[in-house]
Amino acid sequence: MGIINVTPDSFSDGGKNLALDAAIAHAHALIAEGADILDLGGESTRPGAQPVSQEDELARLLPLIEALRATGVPLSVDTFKPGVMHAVLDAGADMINDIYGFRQPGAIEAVARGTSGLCVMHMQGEPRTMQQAPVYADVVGEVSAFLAGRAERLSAAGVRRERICLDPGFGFGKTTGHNYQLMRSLPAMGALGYPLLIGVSRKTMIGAVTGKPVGERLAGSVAAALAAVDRGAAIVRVHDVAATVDALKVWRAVQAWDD
Ligand code: 7PJ
Repeated sequence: MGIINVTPDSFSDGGKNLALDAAIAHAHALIAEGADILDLGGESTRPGAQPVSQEDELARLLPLIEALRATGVPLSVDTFKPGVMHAVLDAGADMINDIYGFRQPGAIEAVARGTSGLCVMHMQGEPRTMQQAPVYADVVGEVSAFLAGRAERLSAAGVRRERICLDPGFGFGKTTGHNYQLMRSLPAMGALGYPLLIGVSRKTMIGAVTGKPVGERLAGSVAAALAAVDRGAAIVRVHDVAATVDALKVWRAVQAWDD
């Protein structure tokens, strides 16, 4: 899953079109590099990020979906707003990736009737403050119980379980220690019976180990993606598609050389 952000810092028409054109070009590049899914984000959810209105988020996402639908590559939308979910599903989005795990009022209803894929992610707290003091008695148990509970709620609303994947939410209200405990425990989370989606690309947990700034986390991110797939992850959400695809091809050859 290749990450495409369309979050213009300028709200002039010129800025908007530039951001859209750049996002479309970036999407085509990631498809050429081997992305099987694109994850489109119109609102930054990094720690400390400022909120974006539904109107602004849709103004960024809808033209992008329109432009990319013809590629045939499945389009995921990273959003937690029920109104955005409705609109992007109408526009042809194939998957909704919700960092709040469909907890906003109306979110489950927004997705229940369709057939799109759904990613349920765990987050402790909310983006603005979640990294201030993350605390767990048992991080793996609590994250697993949360994800299982949300999947249950979706099922109770009529969502077929085949539509659901789960994500422990690396960096979302977690210390580096929590993140690595979760990574080590992916097999236990996989035992819940849903595919796992993992997002570790360029995150603080990579910088904490390598000592590298965000622009120099490629090798560390690829190592983490491989470690995740080795522990059962079905989808890895990454910025660097070409490098990750090469690494996974070699990993797979080692796993199952067919001669
Ligand atoms: C994730 C995400 C993640 C899912 C972001 C960043 C922060 N969605 N959206 N999982 N991270 N499902 O990419 O650094 O880990 S935004």
